[in-house]
Amino acid sequence: MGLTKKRFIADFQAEALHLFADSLENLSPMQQYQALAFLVKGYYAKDWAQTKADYDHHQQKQVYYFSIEFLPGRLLASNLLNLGIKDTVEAGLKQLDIDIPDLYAQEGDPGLGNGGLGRLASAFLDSMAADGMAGNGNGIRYQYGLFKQRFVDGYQVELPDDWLRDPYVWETRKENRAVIVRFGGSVYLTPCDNGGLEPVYQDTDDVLAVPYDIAMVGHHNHMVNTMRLWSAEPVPGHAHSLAEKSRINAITQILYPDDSDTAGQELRLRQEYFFTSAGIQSIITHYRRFHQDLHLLPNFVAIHINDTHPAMAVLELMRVLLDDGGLSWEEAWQITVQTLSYTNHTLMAEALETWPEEMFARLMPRLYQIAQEVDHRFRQTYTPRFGGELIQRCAPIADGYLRMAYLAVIGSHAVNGVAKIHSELLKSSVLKDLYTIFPERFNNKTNGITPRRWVQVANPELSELIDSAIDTGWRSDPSLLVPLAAHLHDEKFLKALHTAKKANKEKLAAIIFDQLGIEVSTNAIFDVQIKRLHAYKRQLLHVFGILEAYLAIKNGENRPSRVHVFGAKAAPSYRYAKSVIRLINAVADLVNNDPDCKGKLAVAFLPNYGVSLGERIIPAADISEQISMAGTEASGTSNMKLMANGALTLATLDGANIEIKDAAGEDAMAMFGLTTPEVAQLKASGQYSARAIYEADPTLHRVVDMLTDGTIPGITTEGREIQDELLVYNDTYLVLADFRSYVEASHKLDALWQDPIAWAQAALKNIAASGQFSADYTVARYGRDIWDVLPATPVGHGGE
Ligand code: 9GP
Repeated sequence: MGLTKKRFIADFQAEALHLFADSLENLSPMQQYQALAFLVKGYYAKDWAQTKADYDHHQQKQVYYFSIEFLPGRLLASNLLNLGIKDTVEAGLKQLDIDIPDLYAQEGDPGLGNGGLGRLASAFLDSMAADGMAGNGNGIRYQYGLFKQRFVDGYQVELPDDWLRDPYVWETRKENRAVIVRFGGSVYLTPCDNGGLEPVYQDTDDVLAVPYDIAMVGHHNHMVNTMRLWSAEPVPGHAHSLAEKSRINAITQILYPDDSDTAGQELRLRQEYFFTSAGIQSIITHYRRFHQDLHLLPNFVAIHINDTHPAMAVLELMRVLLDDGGLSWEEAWQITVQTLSYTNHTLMAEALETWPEEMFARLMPRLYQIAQEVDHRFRQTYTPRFGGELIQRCAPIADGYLRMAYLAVIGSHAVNGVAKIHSELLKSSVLKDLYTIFPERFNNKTNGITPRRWVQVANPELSELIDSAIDTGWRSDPSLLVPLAAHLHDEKFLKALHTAKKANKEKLAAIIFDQLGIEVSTNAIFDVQIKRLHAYKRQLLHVFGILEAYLAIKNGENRPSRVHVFGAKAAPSYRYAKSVIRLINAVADLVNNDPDCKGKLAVAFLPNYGVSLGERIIPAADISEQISMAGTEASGTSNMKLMANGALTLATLDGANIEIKDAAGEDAMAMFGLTTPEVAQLKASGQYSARAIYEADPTLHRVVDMLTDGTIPGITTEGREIQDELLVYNDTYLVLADFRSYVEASHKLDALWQDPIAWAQAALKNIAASGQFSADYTVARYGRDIWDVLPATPVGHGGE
């Protein structure tokens, strides 16, 4: 949009007056932020309304991305960037003498997700808008985010994340689009006028689902899409007891309530049905404003099931088509399968949801009836061809449970994994039987990230340097980063790259000092691991690497100086993960307080990792730790963000690390560890002995002993628990098996660090090769292969 600095300043002053009846300079930074955000909302409001009107007018096919998590991050800077007014606005703010970073920092970070799953969902919404695809998000407006993480004596403490305490400027409540979601009660079928059967519901618990819409602003294309988040409220006019009211409010209170007991499980199931049903009902209501014929639904609507949480979309869409639409089972099933698609994001058994039949039937009796029929017909149709055993293994209902991943595959026309290796593993392991039945449904869509946020907004130093070398085309088409590789022998450029990284390290060092009181040297290698805390991701291996270095330093060895930066939340009920957090903090205390380590080794565990903290850490990273046991990490996306900012990946051949290696080249990173087939073989052989490795490697022996021998103070219980997992339970994630090769790979990076030019060359190779991982290309591929929705904005050269 054409906006001059003068016009912006006048608008901003007027907005401040309008909102707060005061002049700008009298407002608090929070009020100034709110005035600016409201102003920006006003700037795109017309485009938002117009985009919706255009979609309706042209009857454009719309994608609805159903996800229990979204992690949009702060929106002010990214909206300004997408509107093409960031420079003008910042110049105006400067003239007004407003502290720009402080203003941006006023914005809350909606913690409506846990990790990669939620961030990917938000990246996709951003990219769909950028590509000019009609894409909508559908999720939950949790009153509290995941949780705010604090460390007390090194332990994780979870505090409520009251992100809605200050009004959230970007959302718009759409009371007129509220729908009712029905839980519980009983249901029976009765003959109706058209000769069919219709369900009669009795004694249901009704909940009002009220949507809050948030604009997803497209990049320089005047297109504005919508993320719709549902909030649970009592139905007006119904007499609800206090207990009922609080049960209703609980539905959209927190993300991932503790499901270690039945009440918690029930709440999760309610959440899933709540946003799935609300989403489907509103899609169909909207569709029916323009179309009589439900058979045409797949021509105009694609609904995407992101992980298993919304998998009951299969049943809910069937319900609406059968009960409200009056279609036959066969008609409804065909429409459902053509409309739905599903992405699997994990091979971890615990994340592939199953629900006890009894609970499911009690909370959603009509859906349960439909599930039984789906199961019955599935068995009947495929048993003759594939045999009863195979069908029993992959049927949607078995052994008293509904198996949501299987239901999602059976009810979708397309199923994808999120990296090449992961998509292959789905076919050969967790979804093997369903792949046998429906091979044509399976495909791969490697994840992507938003370089607009992770490079342009988070790393202006690097962005400007790239502009100076190859012009600005990469900003809208990141595949145009490839020519940057021509500067591989341009020493001046390489030095500038180093300087830009250093500037980001200075900023991160200040945050580390501010938050943890730890002084770190910016001449050190910044070695970063930022992701959910989980045993398979092996933060423990990273800790063991630190302890190996610690022992070497204590031994008088000279190593390049390293600062190890961690960011990770553990699920509140995940005991082992919390023990690892305690361990990392204890190792940090040990190392940071040892005078021998001063200037050589430091550990900084920054609490409350999330999108905004990621924007500070990622530009400053030299090394990206992607060290999951091969065959466990579906894809990873921090690997892509870090690579795009010039970090060298220290990695196993797992998830998207493999594709990063193919893109950047093996010499631009450090690979180590057992491969997926080697892991499988070792496990299958029954020959793995963690104890034997421990006995054979004196350094490793010493490191493992340190968990319990008092060298690391204050971790008696946690150290014992972790040591037992390794030596008594034989090291599920093969930390000991990979230790030696991890250390060697790490030493290789130490050696490279001694040659700053060679290091900068490797960083450059990563940056130049990172463009292909832009989510703009990923969603274009989803559009082409799965949703049948084409980008309206040219997407560039990143497609396959
Ligand atoms: O663990 C995967 C991660 O590897 C992937 O990058 C991300 C997005 O596809 O999804 C994560 N999965 C989950 O969070 C739960 O399935």
